[in-house]
This record gives sequence, structure tokens and C-alpha cells, in this order.
Amino acid sequence: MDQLRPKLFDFHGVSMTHFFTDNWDKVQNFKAKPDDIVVATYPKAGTTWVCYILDLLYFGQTCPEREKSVTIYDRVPFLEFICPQYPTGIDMADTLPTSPRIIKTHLPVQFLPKSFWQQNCKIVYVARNAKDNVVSYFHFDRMEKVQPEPGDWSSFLQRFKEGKMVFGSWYDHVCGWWEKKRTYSNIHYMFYEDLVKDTGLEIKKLGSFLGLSTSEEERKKIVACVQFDVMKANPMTNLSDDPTLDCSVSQFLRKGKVGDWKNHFTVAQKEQFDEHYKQKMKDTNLQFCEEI
Ligand code: PPS
Repeated sequence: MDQLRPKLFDFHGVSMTHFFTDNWDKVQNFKAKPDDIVVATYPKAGTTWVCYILDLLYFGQTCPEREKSVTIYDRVPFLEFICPQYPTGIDMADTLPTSPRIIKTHLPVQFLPKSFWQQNCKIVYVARNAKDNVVSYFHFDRMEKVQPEPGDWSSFLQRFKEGKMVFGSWYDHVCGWWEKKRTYSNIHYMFYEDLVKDTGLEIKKLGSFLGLSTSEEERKKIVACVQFDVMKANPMTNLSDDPTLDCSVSQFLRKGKVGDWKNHFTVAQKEQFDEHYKQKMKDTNLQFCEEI
């Protein structure tokens, strides 16, 4: 697998690897259905968590056997992913047996296939504070053999600030989707930190956005199923059978905390990061919480 580690290149102004651009025409021409639900995130913002919540909201009661036999990655196709020996995200989405389709993407807003907008699809965007996001991304790139080599922590952090990450700049991603909310009302923008603080409330808000009438009892069951330790122990959600992940290096469900960045940033790194962050975020009213 090691020889698979790809190089980053500039793709229409965004750093990408070929695992997310090789199927570009098919991705851009993807035919969305009006009831498709898109989960859009910058990598490591809590995508899998929210995909699982949505899957339980829609299918937890009607298809309980799926929850025990089909991994979350097979239930929620990753739209732009293409890798030898795997079905493409597009093929998986086209052949999904369930409805609605829940579809994951890490694409920045300007790359989302246009038919999702044309069909007025519901989009759930999940954002995570930059410091925890970059820490999680660093550990993921250490273990994920189809990501570029991360190098050491300080060079990784520097590249994060410069936007030289797969799927580009965190700043552009979170702000791009935030701005889109002004003109496209079917986006529910949520935060990883809020999910940690009050999972039940966030699930309730998600349900209202989606127009679901999930009972309180069912919501409580979902809250229990999506706890970090429960998902980590569940082979359907912990990605333990993914051959591209080297679990001897790190874990996919690694810590699941807000504020783990404090164990990684030096005092100088934090100060420089905060200064840079202030500049990059000076034109937005988007705000994050870095500790709870
Ligand atoms: S990916 O590869 O982009 O799809 O990764 P993604 O799923 O977006 O993010 C992985 C991080 O989300 C954490 N996670 C959770 N945190 C709290 N509770 C639950 N249930 C949960 N599920 C996933 C996961 O642990 C990764 O964060 P870190 O900080 O690395 O632990």
C-alpha cells in the first residue's frame, strides 16, 4: 500500500490528490435526486459521526439489519472517491438500495456537482475548530495510506495554514460553505463542538431541518448508539476493516475530544496560529469554540 501514497497538486486552485479528481467528469455530471441528503465537511470535522446519525434517523427503525451488517462507508457513499480495487463513490451512490441516499463529500462549495443545487437537495455541513481539525488530520494522514505523507507535526501545521492539504484550505472551506447559506436556504450548518456538548439537542435540530418526526425515545436510542466509545467498539462504524488504514499507527476514532490541540501545539505554535487565524478570518462572522 505504501507506494499508493499520492502527491498533492493544484486543481482549479485547490490542493487535491488524484484519488478525488480522477473521476471528475462523472462527479460533476452526477445526477442528484431531490431527496438526496448531502453531508459536506472539511476532512476530520466529524463526517462519519454525522453520517451515522443521519443513517440511524432514516433507517434505524426501518432497516435495523443494515446497522449490523453494512459498514457506514458502504451505507454512505463518498462521492468523489476513486481508488483501484474499490467501487467509485459515484457507482456506489448510483446503486444504493435505500432512499433517501445519504452522500458524503469533502468538496469545497464551488466544486459541488450542480445538480444538487438544481434539485434543491438538503445539505448538512459540519465544521470543526481549526486547531482540533488539524490535529485530527495529522494523525489521520499518518495512518491513511492513500493520503500524502504528513511529515512532522510542525511542517504539517505550516502546510495547513497555507492550505496545502487534501481538499485545500480549511479557511476557504468553512467560510465558503458558510457564505453559501446566505443564498441557499437548504444548508444546515452545524459544529462538531456542539455535537460533543449536547448530542441530543443537535440530533433534534437535525431532525427538524430534515422534516422528520423522530420520537424522543428513538432520539435517545440514537444518542446512545453514537457515543464515541460505542462507535469505536462497533465494527460497522470504527473502520477497523479498512485496508488503507494502518491502525498500528493511530485509530480512526482516535480521541473524539474538543481541545486535544492543547496536547500538540507549543505555546509559540499557538500564538503564531492565532495571529494567522485572525487575519484569515477577519472578513467573516463565522465563530468557533476551541474548548468546552
Ligand atoms: S473523515 O476521514 O474526514 O471522514 O473523518 P471524520 O469522520 O470527518 O472525522 C474523524 C474525527 O471525528 C471523530 N469522531 C467522533 N468524535 C466524538 N464522538 C463521536 N461519536 C465521533 N465519531 C467520530 C473521530 O474520533 C475523529 O476525531 P479525532 O480528534 O481524530 O479523534
